[in-house]
Amino acid sequence: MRPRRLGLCLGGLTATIAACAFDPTGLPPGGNNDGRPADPDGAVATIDAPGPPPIDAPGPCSDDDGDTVCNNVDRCPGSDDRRDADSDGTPDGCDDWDCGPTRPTISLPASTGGNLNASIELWSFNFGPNVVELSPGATIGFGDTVALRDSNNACPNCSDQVEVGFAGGARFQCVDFGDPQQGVTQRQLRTGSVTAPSAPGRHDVVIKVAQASNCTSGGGSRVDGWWESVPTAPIVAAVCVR
Ligand SMILES: [Ca+2]
Ligand SMILES: [Ca+2]
Ligand SMILES: [Ca+2]
Ligand SMILES: [Ca+2]
Repeated sequence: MRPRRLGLCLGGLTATIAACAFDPTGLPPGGNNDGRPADPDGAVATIDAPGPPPIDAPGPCSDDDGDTVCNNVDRCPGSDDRRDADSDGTPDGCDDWDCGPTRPTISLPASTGGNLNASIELWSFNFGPNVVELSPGATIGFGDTVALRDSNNACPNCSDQVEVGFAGGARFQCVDFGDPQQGVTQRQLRTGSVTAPSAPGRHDVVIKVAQASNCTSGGGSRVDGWWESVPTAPIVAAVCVR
């Protein structure tokens, strides 16, 4: 404790009353030999300046879901805010699309045809909705309505098939229309099941018309199943694998 000079001050009360005012420096007047610096204002009385009041350390906040994020700033109550598979800033538990910042919307019918002189429209395709999230390798059912119109007068006896599969990946459905009547739109309602790819990320489902028969010609010898080139469009559904 620092030496007090208050008694000395009271002894010379009249002469020193002004000097007995509170000394903000808390230092002794000059001439001390205790190693501390001299009081620069020369006040006679020294009273230690009060230190800052102690501040209580904040108590632990409430964190009901235990993700280390306090309830009052928790972005996704009940789920771990630290998990964000697509790094878009929205925790997985409150993210409706774990393959990017925006859940895609895909409109049907999607149509294609090109130089095959036959055209197709996908009137419906869904796994329930046509945009879903699945675990790697999960199996899910689907239903679709495929419409085909063959106007190939140069090849009146050619057969047509419609293929559906993952863009750049494997075909998982092929609808055989045989040798359709020219100029007449035909529809087939189908159901099936598909296994989600194992690689995480977005996988688009695409459709293609092929002028081959029984879903085996050409495509039957390919590893990916598609007749000739592997399509990347048009997109009829999207799967997010996480
Ligand atoms: Ca929390
Ligand atoms: Ca949370
Ligand atoms: Ca996210
Ligand atoms: Ca997202």
